[in-house]
Amino acid sequence: MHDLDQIRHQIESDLEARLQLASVHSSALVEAMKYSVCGTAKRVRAVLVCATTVGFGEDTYRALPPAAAIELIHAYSLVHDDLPDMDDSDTRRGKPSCHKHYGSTIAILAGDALQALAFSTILEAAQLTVQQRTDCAAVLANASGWRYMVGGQAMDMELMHGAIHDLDQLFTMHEGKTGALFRAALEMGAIVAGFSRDSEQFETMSKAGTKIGVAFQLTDDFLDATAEVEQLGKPAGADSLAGKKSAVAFLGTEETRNRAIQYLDEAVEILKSIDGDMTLVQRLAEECVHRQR
Ligand code: GRG
Repeated sequence: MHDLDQIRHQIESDLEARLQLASVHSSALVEAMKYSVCGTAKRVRAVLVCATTVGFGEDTYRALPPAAAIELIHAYSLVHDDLPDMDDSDTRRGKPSCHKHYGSTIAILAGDALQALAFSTILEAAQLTVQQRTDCAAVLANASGWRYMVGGQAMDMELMHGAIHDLDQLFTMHEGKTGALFRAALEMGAIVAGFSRDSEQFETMSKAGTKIGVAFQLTDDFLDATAEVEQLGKPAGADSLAGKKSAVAFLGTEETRNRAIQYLDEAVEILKSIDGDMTLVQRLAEECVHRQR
């Protein structure tokens, strides 16, 4: 019997164990890595990996390495995103951002090390076959690299200088920066459950993941425009203060919310077509859109 809290708990313990790193060269580096991963994160992407695997009838345990890996990549992206040369954010998850606490040099290096740790976590996962490790590593590298997450982030940085003019461009950016990791979460969950990258199940989960990712990002834009700083654990209204065009700038708050719900509904329809029980994935997707932070 699985539920989302139980899975979240397993992921939390697993991450904590993986971050018990002996400090060889720099204790600040290791501390900064732990500081950036452990804490009040929602672990949405990691839980999605496990929930997908469980939905196909496999055990959570086998999904833990890719689940940890995606959370490590996510943590690295947030550390780098908060840096003065990027979003220049002083707070993250209700506490000073990594560079505010450890300085930019250690924050950059902690992000770099978290990224490498993500891939070694997958590549050394004894509970996965060599093919599954290779497939998960390829999926995560593709989603987090130049083509998607980093590419989307570069586009977002350009957007601060007014380079993005319409909603299509904004959605392309969202799909890369945020959506790709959600897609990778569901894809890796399918791989762990035994499906190859050219299978129908993989393709279907990939489509659902993309929809959930966009719904999540639209909700993020909506919350940024409407929520209070205490609620978010990071500065509210950051997008408009930075002169950025979020979905709210193009659509207004109400339509942004409507679109998030529309993407959620489309994801749920896709999930229903799967021969498996994707209830947990669906519940988590709903949480993504109905969250308060
Ligand atoms: C620096 C290469 C590089 C990439 C950064 C994801 C990203 C790309 C930047 C984050 C900027 C941001 C706040 C985007 C909005 C969506 C988002 C990723 C929110 C944070 O994720 P949550 O809500 O955070 O899952 P927790 O703290 O719960 O893990």
